[in-house]
Amino acid sequence: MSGFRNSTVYQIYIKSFCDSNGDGIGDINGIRQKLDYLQDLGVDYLWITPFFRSPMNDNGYDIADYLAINPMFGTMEDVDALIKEAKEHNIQLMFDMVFNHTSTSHEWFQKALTGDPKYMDYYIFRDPVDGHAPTNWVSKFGGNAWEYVPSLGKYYLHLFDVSQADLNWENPEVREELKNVIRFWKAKGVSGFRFDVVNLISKPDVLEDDFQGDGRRFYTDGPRIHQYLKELVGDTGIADYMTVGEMSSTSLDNCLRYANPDEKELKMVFSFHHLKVDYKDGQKWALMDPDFNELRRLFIKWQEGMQDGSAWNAVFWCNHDQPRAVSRFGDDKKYWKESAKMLGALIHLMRGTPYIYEGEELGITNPGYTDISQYQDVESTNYYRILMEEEGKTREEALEIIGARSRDNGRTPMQWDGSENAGFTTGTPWLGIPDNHTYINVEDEAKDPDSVLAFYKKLVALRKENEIIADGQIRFTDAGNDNIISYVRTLNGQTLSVFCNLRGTDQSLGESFTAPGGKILISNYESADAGKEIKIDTLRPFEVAAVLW
Ligand code: TEU
Ligand code: CA
Repeated sequence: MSGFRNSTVYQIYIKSFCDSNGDGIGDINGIRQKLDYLQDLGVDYLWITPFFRSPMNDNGYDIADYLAINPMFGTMEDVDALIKEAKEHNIQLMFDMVFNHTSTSHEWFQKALTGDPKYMDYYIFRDPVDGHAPTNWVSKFGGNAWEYVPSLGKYYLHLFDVSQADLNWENPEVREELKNVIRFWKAKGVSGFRFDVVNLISKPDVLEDDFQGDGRRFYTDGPRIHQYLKELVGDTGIADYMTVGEMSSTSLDNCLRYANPDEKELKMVFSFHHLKVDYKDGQKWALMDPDFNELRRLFIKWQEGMQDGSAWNAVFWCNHDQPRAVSRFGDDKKYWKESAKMLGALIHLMRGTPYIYEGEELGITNPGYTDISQYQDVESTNYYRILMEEEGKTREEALEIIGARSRDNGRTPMQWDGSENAGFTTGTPWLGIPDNHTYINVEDEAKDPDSVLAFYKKLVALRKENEIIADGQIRFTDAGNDNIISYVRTLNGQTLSVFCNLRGTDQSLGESFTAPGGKILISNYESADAGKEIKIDTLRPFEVAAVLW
């Protein structure tokens, strides 16, 4: 059994994890202070979001120097100490490599701006076409994806913020520079890497207008993507490392290659289709209740599909770009605890490596901000304006949409205790903390055997204790009720049957389920008839039952 299959990864959004010096911003030394907590939770890897030198227009995903530490987060000595101390806690580190673009403050881009041809070729500069942008592609953060530089008489491409210029991967010198970044961190003792939007790096030779969409069909899983990944991984010797690629709007066919061991590309992939089941007409900024039939269909497609192609998934609900799962797919009021646990079990018992995003293990909810001034994210502030100015929404409508969809929902500081600033900082937190941290916090949940935290801890441990969770085959089953997602894992004659009620009402199975000689491996409800033969007819609100037999 390969190590990463029974491992759990914990994602740290550094700015919001733990502030060691009272400036209101999480930092490297804050992570060091919490290694005991993370070891106790049982996680094997930490993915830490970028802490490299950056003007922070996109909270560190705009990197100005891949080999220097942003003073806001600490020093290189702090990072060295973190690497050493994490090892002592049996925890491996994964660093976040943002290789699709650099900050426009990066030395390479600054040299390009002076007209230096070597560095202009590090980026994607194009002449104007008929006096305007080379294509009509739309930036992921809103507006046209090209920015004009008057002194050069050319536009550069930025698929994200205007301060994030896309790198030119066609240039072998660029590829070599980025390999050197990996080599540097590898030599420091880092064990893994998360590659930001890595399936966007290979742009087509000819850039053309998109009259059907925003341009993504031309550069997503682009023409030389598999070649570039193989080269990056092969030339830096990280084929055996823990690697995960963030795949934006990707296809199953491509992921079957990205994450199949024979291809020697990546260990696993993040895909996001299941996190769009509440996007009306596929639009992030249009609200809709989650479509659970679509969710089931996507799980079947990606779980069984990746299995059929011997490829491996990362499984997750939350990250620093997503609203909190319990607010989005569960019920963050009446059935807060039940739904947070059910959602955790639903993905942790699937086939793939689970990722826990900081605070998810506590059941942290969206903060419920009521004013635009409470938001910080560039995407949210851009779209607040676009929704009102270009789409004619009222202020209330725009706030409702941002309230459901903002990336800041997932970026609120970690809740360590019930005190005013949740034990995150002695200063003023950079982003507001949800009021319910008075009961949703580490200190209180650690004392409560029935807490969301205790449940997550159990999920992490079960993966280590039961090979069937890490290595079993998966097959989705029809529970005879659209409000239930159910699947079975099988290995060496054993079966693990998992039933999840996605609703806050009782839901009955089409046919009652019995498991001769079986036992409940984990559930979010007290079992009245422990010791008796297992029989399930009805699932209570947000109930999950996992039966091993
Ligand atoms: O995210 C890629 C990405 O596509 C999301 O930001 C997406 O736009 C978002 O989920 C809204 O739909 C990665 C990072 O995770 C993100 O934080 C960065 O802003 C982005 O790349 C640029 O580096
Ligand atoms: Ca700090």
